[in-house]
Amino acid sequence: QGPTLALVGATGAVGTVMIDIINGRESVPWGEIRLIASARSAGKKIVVRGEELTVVELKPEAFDGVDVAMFDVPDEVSAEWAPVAAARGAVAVDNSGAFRMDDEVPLVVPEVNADKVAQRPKGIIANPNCTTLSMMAALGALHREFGLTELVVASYQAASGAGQGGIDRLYAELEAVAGKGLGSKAGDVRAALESAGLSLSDTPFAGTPLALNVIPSAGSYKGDGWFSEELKVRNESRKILGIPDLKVSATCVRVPVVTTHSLAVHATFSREVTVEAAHKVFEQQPSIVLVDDPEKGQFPSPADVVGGDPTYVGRVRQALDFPNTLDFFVCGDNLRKGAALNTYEIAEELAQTLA
Ligand code: 2RA
Repeated sequence: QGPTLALVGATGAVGTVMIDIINGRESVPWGEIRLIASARSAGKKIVVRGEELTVVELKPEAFDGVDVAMFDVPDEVSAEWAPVAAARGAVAVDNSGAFRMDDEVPLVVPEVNADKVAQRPKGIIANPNCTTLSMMAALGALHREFGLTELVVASYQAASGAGQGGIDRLYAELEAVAGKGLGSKAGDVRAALESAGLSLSDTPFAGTPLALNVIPSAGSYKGDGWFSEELKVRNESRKILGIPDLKVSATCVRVPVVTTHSLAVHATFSREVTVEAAHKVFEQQPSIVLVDDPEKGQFPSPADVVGGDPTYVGRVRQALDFPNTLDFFVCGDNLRKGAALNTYEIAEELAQTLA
């Protein structure tokens, strides 16, 4: 009998993807798998590995006998309940922002810093934000080989980063603007949404239309011109890569894509780097798929990679005016590697140590 795995937030958008991932694995190391959610979802039946499981309510006793508890719930729920799970003997793997920058909580991307899984004085391990995660496999592999010193990124973030509400809003907006020849006159998209009853005062996207548009605002405003997603990219990249003084600057932008975050990366290294050497590094990393023949129109794009587990990398080129610097484009499914998959991969790492 293997260790017991609990999934907290089993009925949410990422929780559902976690169950898909577990069901898609050839084999799993777990004995019991326990599904936990709020009182509202308790009692629901979900099939996991051919067995119908009943969702149980989030209560301290729900963690009794649990070895690993994966959390995908809002920050305040994790902040309260991950320590409860840990106190009852489980290792909590948390996908919220509650613990990511806590010095006593490792922030783990297994391809980059799996060794940190063992250093968890609070019994909690954090999973990075999906924007940071989408580029981490690629950056970690390059850093090992060439020594990263500076990072400038622009993100192109999908609507599902804002949850199911973000997806629903994008579809509703697209329906409201389709076939109307909009987008050539300032304010026409906004007016069409308002007249379709899609008020911009309660959109998840900063009061701005997402359909036929891009929005240079992601997360909450943090002052001095910065949004939370941009600061997360900086802080989390430094922590995961173990480079506390890494120079980072990020601009995070929401785009009308349902799922899959993309990033344009400009990365400078301490050692000389060529496109050929970078290609070799990417080809050797099992979780990266290199799609890089721009002359033939081959590069990653969200519509072609959504639903996949790997990080897709393309448009790798040497920056013309910056020494030891590469520019490249990365796409990763923000609900899979960006959230559920990485969390589950951390749980798998833990299972090896518990076996
Ligand atoms: C977003 N990165 O895309 C966030 C979700 N965690 O909004």
